[in-house]
Amino acid sequence: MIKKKNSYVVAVVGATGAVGNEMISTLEQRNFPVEKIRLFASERSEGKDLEFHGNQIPVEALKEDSFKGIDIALFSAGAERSKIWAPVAAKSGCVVVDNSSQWRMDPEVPLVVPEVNTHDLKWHKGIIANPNCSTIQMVVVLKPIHDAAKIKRVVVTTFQSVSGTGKKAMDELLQQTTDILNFREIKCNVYPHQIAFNVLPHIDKFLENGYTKEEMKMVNETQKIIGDYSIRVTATTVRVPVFRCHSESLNIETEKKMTPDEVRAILAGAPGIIVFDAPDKNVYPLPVEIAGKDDTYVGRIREDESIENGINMWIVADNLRKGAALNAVQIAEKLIEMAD
Ligand code: 25A
Ligand code: L14
Repeated sequence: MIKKKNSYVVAVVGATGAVGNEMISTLEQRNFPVEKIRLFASERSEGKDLEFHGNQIPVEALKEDSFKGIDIALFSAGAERSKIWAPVAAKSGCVVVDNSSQWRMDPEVPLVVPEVNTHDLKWHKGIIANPNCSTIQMVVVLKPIHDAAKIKRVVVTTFQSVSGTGKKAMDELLQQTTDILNFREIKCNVYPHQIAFNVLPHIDKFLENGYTKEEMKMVNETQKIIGDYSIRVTATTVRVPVFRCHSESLNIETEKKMTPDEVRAILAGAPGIIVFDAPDKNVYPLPVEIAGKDDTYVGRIREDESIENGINMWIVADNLRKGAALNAVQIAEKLIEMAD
């Protein structure tokens, strides 16, 4: 548990990555009460400096005793590293907010989106999991609809940007695009196929049931966060040649009938959501416009005329912010609010 103080010693693990970078700037922008910041990455980055509030902070490699004196550690260094280091950090008395997939489905670990289930922070044992980026933006929108009309089933298709995979993938999209425009041969290192000018129905590994891990995260994490295992979810997750922001097409079947206007009103009043829906003016959420924003944007709200109680919509959020760094910092903000 965190003791109430005026300011806290905060660590970012995976500080040199795409998400880690965003964590540092999110802490700055939101003026998180930081007494001291410690930045960690692999030995590859040891000795490099990163800026925080105008100061140069050295990047350190992780050691057994690295977490002494640290109050809160934000992790985004991949599941392998979280598996080893999050328990080490928790043992030394620091609270870990972990962005990897390692601890999300562990029954001992709360999986939290502040707009949906802040109450679950009360039972943490030193590690709190930050959900998958595609799941976060979806549950922010599903929760108010579930409260108003009880969701029976969701069919989701995602259009995910390359920044979810990290910096290497952003470089690959840029390199392939310039290579193709210059009639050069392309190289595929990060994804199994060309991503520039292409669409890949494949995110994370394939499982025995024919789905990908990313698709099953959206099913399982949604039920755990909303705390209702009767909600049925089926997902198709797709990589598109976009740098930043994930888009999702949602088809939602509810127990109670809701008109599109009712849905618009409920979402407009819910936390973390902006309704951006004026088709007559070509207004709907677009990744290039939402990049860098904090909220989840919703448009194209319309009735599914093929079933009794169905609604279709299009949602977009910045996967590095609400999908990762911002959600983690918001969890840390709630933790210090609850501290005593
Ligand atoms: O396993 P998961 O959970 O599925 O996550 C897999 C990856 O997805 C990203 C994140 O990539 C993660 O590694 N990710 C995780 N959760 C995410 C989410 N919710 C998410 N993305 C979006 N949404 P990343 O590139 O953003 O971050 C990687 C960071 O982890 C640091 N790291 C690696 N090993 C570490 C470690 N930190 C501590 N201890 C260790 N042992 C890593 O630091 C980075 O900050 P780095 O020093 O290894 O990388 C510095 C630069 O080098 C590049 N690079 C990466 N691999 C290589 C490389 N350069 C050369 N050779 C390589 N093999 C990186 O691009 C980085 O710029
Ligand atoms: O957090 O887009 O589980 O390649 C792992 C895959 C984050 C996105 C996670 C991607 C995801 C990532």
